[in-house]
Amino acid sequence: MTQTDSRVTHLPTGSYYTPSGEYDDLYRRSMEDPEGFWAEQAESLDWFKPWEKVLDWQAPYARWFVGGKLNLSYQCLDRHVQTEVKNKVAFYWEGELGETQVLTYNEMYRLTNNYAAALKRLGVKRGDKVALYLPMIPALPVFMLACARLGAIFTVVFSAFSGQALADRVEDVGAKVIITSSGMHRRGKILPLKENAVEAAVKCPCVEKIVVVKHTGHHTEMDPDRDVWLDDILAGVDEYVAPEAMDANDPLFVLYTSGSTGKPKGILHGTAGYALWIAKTLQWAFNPDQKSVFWCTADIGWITGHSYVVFAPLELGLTSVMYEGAPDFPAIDRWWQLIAKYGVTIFYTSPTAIRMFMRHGEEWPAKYDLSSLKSLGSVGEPINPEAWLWYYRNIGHERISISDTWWQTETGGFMISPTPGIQPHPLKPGSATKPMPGVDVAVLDPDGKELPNGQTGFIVIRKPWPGMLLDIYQNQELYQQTYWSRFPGYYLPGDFCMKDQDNFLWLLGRADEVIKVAGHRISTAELESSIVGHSAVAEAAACSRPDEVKGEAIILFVTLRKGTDPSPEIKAELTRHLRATIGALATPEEIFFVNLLPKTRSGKIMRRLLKAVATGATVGDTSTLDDGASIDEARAAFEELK
Ligand code: 6R9
Repeated sequence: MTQTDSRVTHLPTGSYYTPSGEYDDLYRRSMEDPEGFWAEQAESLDWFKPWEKVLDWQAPYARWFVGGKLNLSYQCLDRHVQTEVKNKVAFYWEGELGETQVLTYNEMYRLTNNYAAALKRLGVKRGDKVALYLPMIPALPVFMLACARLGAIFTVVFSAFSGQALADRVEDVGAKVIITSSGMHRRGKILPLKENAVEAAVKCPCVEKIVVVKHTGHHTEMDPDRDVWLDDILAGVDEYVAPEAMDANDPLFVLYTSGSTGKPKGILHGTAGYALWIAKTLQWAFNPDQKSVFWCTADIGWITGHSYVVFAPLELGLTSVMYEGAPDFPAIDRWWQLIAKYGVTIFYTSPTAIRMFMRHGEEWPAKYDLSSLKSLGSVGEPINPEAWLWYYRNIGHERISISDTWWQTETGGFMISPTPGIQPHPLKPGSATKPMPGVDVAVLDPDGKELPNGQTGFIVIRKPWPGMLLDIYQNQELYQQTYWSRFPGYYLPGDFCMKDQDNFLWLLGRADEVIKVAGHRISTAELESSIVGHSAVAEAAACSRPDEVKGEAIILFVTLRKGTDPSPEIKAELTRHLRATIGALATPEEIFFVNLLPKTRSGKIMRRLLKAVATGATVGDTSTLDDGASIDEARAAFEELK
C-alpha cells in the first residue's frame, strides 16, 4: 500500500456528534490507571454479582472482572425489555429474494427464550458445545443468544465453508449439536447446507443431533434418530429460561481462524471483558445514538459479525439492518437501495466491497438518497487511499467521517480506529489513525527495539485489554507460541505497521503466512495441506498476489505425482478439491505446475521467492536456495501464462 500525505481534515459538526471528552485525556487515563479506567467503564454492564478484582494479569493470561457474574443474553435483551427499548426494532432483516422481517427487542427476547428452551430439551446445558452453520437469517443471532443464555459455548462456522471444513471445526470443538438450515440463497442459487452438516455429523462421533431451520423450500432427507426440524422442537414452547449466571471469564464462544499452521485455530473469547470491549469500542468508533440505524455488512460467520452485527449493537439497544444475500444481487445497487430504504445512519463494510463498487462506477450509489448516513466504517484489510477517497466522496458525500477499524478475531473488537464518539480526529485516507483507549501500541524491529516514527516494523500491544482472547481452544502451547513468544510479555498481532510523524498508525498487512482474500483470512499452510491431500499432488506452495478488488488473490505452485501430467482438467479438478475441502474462499486465481519447488537447503519452501515470481517482482536474495533451477522454472510457467 502506498502511503499518502493527502490529509482530509474532517471535523464533523452538528448535533449528531456529541463527543464524550478529549481523546488525549481519556487515552492517558487508560494508560496511567487501566484498572481504575476499566472499573469505571464496566459500570455500564448489568452484573448479577459485582467483580472482586478488575484485572488478574499473569502473562500471557488476562482475566478481567474476576469474581463477577453476568449473562450476555441478559445484557442484550432482558435489560432492554424492562424499558422503552422493548418495542424498538432490533433487526430489520431482508432476504436475498426480497422477503423481510422486523424483529423488535421483545420479539428477540421471546425467540431467544424459546430457542433456549428447545435446546435445553435436546439436552444442551452449560458448558456444552454447539456448532452453528447458518446463513444470515435471524435464527443465527437468536441461537447465539440462546447458547449464551444457557452458558453453552457456541462456534459459528461460516456458511461458505465446505462440509469437510465444518467437520474439522465440529470435531475440534467437540460439538454435541449442529444447527443448520435446509439451505441458503446465494445469487439466486440454493446452497445445500444441510447436506454439508450431515457430512460433518457422519465424520464426527461427538454430534448427537442436527437441528434444521426451514429456510429454502427444497427437499432434505431427515434421519429420524439424528435430525430434527426447528419448527418441531419449538412447537408448543413458550417459556422463560432463566439466564445462567456466568463467571466473568467463562468462555462465550470459539471462533476458528487461520494462523500459520495448516489447521485453523479456535480463538476462545470470554464473557465480561468481551462484552464490555465491543460495546465501548462501537460507541467510540461510531458514536451511535438511540435513533441510529446501524448496518455492519459482515457475515456473522466472522468475528466482525459476532461483535458488531450481533452482540455490541444489541448491548447498546441499537437498531440494525441484517441482509442475507450478495451485494450485487440482483444488481450492484442492492446495498445502496437498502441504505435508502431503512435510513441507515452508520454503515460499516470492507475495502474489498468498496473496490468492487468503485469498479462498477459512482452512478450506482448516486441514484439513491444516502443522506441518512452519519458515519462510515471499514474493516478487514488495509484500505488503499483511492478506495478510501471514493467511499468518502461517493457514499459519505464529503460530509462524514470514516472509521477505518483495525482489529482481529483475537482482539474481540476494534483496536485502532478514529474515535468520533470521543473526539473526531482529522483523518488521513489509508490510516487507521490512533489506538482505542486501553490499547498500548508500539512498533518494533525484529530484535524487539522500538522503532522511531516513520519506520515500518511489527506492531505489538503492550498491555492486556478487556476484549483479548482467553486462549486458543485446547492449545495453550500454540497460544503462547503464536502471540507471546517472539516479544515476551507483548501481544503480537502479526501485522506490519508504521507510525508517522503525527503518531498516526498505518497498518500495512500481514507479516506472516496469512492471506486476506476479500477480507477473509486463510493461511498458506491450510491451502497447501488441502491440496497435497489430492492423490495427484506431490508438493505444493501457496502464496498470494495483489488483486485490485479482493486485496489478495491465491496463487498455487504444484508438483504432480508421476502418472499425472499438467492439463486444464487437472487444474479444474484441483480447484474443485480446494473448494470441497475448505470452501469457495479457497478458490485459487492460478495454479502453476512445476517440477521443483524452490527450497532452502534445510528443505523449507521459499514462498517469498514464489510470491516475487507471481507478482513479477525481483526475486532478491537467493543465497539460501537449494536449487536455482526451480525459480527459473516457476518463472517460465508464469511467463507462459501471460
Ligand atoms: C476484523 C478482522 C485480522 C487481520 C489483521 C489485519 C487485517 C483487519 C484491518 C486490517 C488493515 C484494517 N485487518 N482490519 N488491516 N486495516 N482496518 O478482519 O479479523 O479476520 O481475524 O483478520 O485482518 O491483517 O491482522 P480477522
